[in-house]
Amino acid sequence: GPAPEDASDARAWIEARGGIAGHFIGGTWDAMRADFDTTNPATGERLAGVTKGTEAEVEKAVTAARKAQTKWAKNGKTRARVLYAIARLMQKNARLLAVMETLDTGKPIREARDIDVPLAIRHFYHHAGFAQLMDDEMPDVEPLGVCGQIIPWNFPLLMLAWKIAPALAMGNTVVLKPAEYTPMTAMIFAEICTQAGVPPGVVNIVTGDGETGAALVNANVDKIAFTGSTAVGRLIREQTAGTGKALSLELGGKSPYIVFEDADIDSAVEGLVDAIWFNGGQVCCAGSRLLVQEGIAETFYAKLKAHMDALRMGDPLDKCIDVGAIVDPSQLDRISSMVAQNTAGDTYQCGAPDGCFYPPTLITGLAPSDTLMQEEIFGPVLVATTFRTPAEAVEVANNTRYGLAASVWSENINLALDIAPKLVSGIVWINGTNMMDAAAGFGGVRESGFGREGGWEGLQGYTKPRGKPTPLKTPVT
Ligand code: TXE
Repeated sequence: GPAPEDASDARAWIEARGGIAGHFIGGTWDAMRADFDTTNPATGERLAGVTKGTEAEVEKAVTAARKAQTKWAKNGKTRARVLYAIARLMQKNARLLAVMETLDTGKPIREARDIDVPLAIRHFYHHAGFAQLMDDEMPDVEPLGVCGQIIPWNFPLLMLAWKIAPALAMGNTVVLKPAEYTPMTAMIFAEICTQAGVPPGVVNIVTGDGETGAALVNANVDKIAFTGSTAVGRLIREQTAGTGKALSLELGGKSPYIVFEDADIDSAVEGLVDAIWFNGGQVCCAGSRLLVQEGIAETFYAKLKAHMDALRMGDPLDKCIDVGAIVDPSQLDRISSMVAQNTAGDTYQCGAPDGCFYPPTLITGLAPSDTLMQEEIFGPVLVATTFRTPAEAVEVANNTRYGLAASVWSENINLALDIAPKLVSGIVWINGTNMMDAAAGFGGVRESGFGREGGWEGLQGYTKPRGKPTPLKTPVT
């Protein structure tokens, strides 16, 4: 096959900046300390030292964002120009961004190159268009102010784009905290902001871990936008209760993938490979729970196993690789122990865990109440059960605490359209999976969170009705 992608320029990029990922505050690099490391999970190599943001540093970033906000909110056309410039510069640096993402996360370069980076760029183009229109077309809304944004490690650049592009478009300024394992593409993004003419203080990045995140939640911000675990989402909701801060939470999932016996089986198998083995299953909306109608279950499993055997796991920089490394050894341990502790069902695994690699895994014969059917594994592990009737499929599909996404596969469109609205889920795909677009709102219900990102709803999450103070007839004394 072709030679692995060359990562020497990404490594040189880090080297040239002192080998440290740290804060970008008020338009300049600030506090660059190696408090902990970020590593390439595929090889174990140390990529860079990372600064753990303190409360004071978070405050400094929020103050910079506050100072810049009024002016930034003034002119939507200026914002559009800057957002378009960001998009174009991301495009120009697309290869560097993709390689850096692969080094930092362990995801296949094919995915970083063809999905993460182009979708992130698309978010800036899309929202630039709305910034352009805002002053004329949305006279009744105004920005929230300063937004604190906390993102996870599974799609570092894409989650950054989901958070920053709409916030900026609507006239907010931001302080963003990348995940501790994956701060690198946010560093490149900070430099792109400078080149694109983002005014100092409009975009601030503070690196660190959960404590830094908690400091940001407590800081003087007008909104917290969080994507991450349900447990931390709950903490943040408690922490912000009664503060008047706006909040959006995009949390975990255990999304059902429902295959009826009249489905196009080959397409459904193909879709499933994408639903659960894309990014090693480290996807909030991964189709991680297969519900297959009894009559076709054996055929379906046989075809699925054949497909699984064909998946190539290995060096994420190799352009032919389908399954890369798990983001961090701690996540790999979490996956392994969940699978090892729950011995119900029959496990089919393509290979064995090796270093930070976990092989594609299928567990069949589980009961809907088994732990592995209920809890998010967040790895390349598909759990499966069968159902007899459409009503049973709906009941089993809805039997979790989550509600992020669902897929329905049937050649009978009437059946699919009957089932879809009965699923308690933020999004339902029919004969498809993982279909995302900047123009479509994405988000969950129940313990998968609330608020939408992308689309019209996503924009609204970064505005409030414009205050029109009515003059009082009698002055207050
Ligand atoms: O997530 P955390 P972790 C799920 C998935 C995964 C599990 C654990 O099941 O296995 O969560 O992953 C910051 N206040 N998802 O522990 O801790 C943290 O620094 C404020 C699903 O890595 O939620 C990081 O930036 N912030 C999910 C971000 O929160 C805090 C994607 C996410 O980390 C904080 C990731 C605190 N108290 C994990 N504690 C999805 N929905 O896609 C941590 N953080």
